[in-house]
Amino acid sequence: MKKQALITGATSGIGRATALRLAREGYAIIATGRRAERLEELRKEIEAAGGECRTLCFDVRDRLRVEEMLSPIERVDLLVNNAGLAAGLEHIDRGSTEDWDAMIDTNVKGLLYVTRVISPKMVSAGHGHIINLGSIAGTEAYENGAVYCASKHAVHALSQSMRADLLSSGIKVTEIRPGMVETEFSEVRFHGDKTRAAGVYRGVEPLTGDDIAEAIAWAAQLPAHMNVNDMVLMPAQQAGAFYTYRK
Ligand code: NDP
Ligand code: 8X3
Repeated sequence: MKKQALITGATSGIGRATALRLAREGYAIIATGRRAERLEELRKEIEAAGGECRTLCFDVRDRLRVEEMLSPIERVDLLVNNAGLAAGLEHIDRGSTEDWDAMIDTNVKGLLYVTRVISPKMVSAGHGHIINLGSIAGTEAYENGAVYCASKHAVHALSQSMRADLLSSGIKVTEIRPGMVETEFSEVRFHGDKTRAAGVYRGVEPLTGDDIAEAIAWAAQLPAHMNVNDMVLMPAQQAGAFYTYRK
């Protein structure tokens, strides 16, 4: 029987690249996201390459819908908690409370809702691997990024506690913490302003979704006795949230 990987936020960027990569590694993919057409395209692409893919269209912020969609799944060997976003880049006195709700509800509560349904299945099976998408913003806090940084600090704390909670059940927890990755992330952060988004990567060769998928695939295939707790990945031109060398 094929191993099953559930990937949230598989319609774009890191999640999409991870779904394609894990399908190539032989996993049956359960791909989720809110954009149904994108999920359908992904399913076709995976199946055309000889892989297996099921799609589930839902918003991770909707707890009842998360439970409805994920409860019937019998087995998940690998959960990639990837769905997330940054919304806005503003000083705290000018930030949009709608943006704050979106980030906290998706990056923190959405991850928790998905984990609450899937982790008991892993506990019953006596094995499993949860990979959370954190960020360098999970340990560094920068100007204009208070709520995004807070949400990723929460993912960092959750990953450490989850690892401890699930240790005796034979479940691995890995946190992948990228720096600059060129996806739709900045376009979403700037509410669709493509020019401003492109400026983030000016003079830098950023990481790609495929680069992060490579790291996830590597962490997922390690022997049972070996776990990556926390992996920080950045472009060679970046040394942290405050240091980027632009050519
Ligand atoms: P993208 O914007 O390209 O992808 C985000 C994915 O999350 C999409 O598939 C989107 O799907 C999904 N998503 C967002 N909100 C929801 C929601 N409410 N319910 C369900 N799915 C949702 O960005 P990335 O691929 O870059 O981001 C993936 C993760 O990586 C995020 O957690 C991000 O914080 C993290 N990260 C990104 C970095 C970067 O520089 N790009 C660096 C560090 C971490 P849909 O819209 O179809 O629902
Ligand atoms: C995304 C990386 O530096 O924009 O998590 O916070 S950063």
